[in-house]
Amino acid sequence: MRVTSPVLGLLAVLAFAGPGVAHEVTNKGVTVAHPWARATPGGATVGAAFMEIRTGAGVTDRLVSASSPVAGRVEVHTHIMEGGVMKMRRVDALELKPGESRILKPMGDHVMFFDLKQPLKEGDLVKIQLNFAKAGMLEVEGSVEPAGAMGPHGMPSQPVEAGKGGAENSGHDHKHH
Ligand SMILES: [Cu+2]
Repeated sequence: MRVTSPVLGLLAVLAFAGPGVAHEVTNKGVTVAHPWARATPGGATVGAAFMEIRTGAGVTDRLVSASSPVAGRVEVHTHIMEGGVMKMRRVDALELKPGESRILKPMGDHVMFFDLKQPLKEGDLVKIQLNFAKAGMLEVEGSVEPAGAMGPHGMPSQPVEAGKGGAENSGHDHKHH
């Protein structure tokens, strides 16, 4: 009987995670992991996707743009506090520091879909292409989670902000676009 190391065992599991576009992709020290999107209601033309972006030690990069076959246009957004109100703002790039684990999440940094070609339905998979200045284009396939989800399936939901409840977040729907 062949003995495999825990690392090889893990790689085997990851390899069987699914065919086609990977759920986790690494290039030049930049890893995109656990991509997911929120389901959108019928007539909605906007949506949002989230993920973890990790950089290796000594690796700096910038997420400069994104695209997806499900959307006519995709932007990189962040949230800022302005006059006591959380507002979304488009950013030219997300700067990635060495050894960072950057979690894109609801009410934080996110990838924003415009001109959706179809509603994002729970259980669907959505392809997202992320363009990095150095690592180039990393394509991942995210799972579509329920409309109010705060994290990808099977993952603990990301803490939002101390003292903020879920009801408040469910009222946020990118309407100001
Ligand atoms: Cu947005």
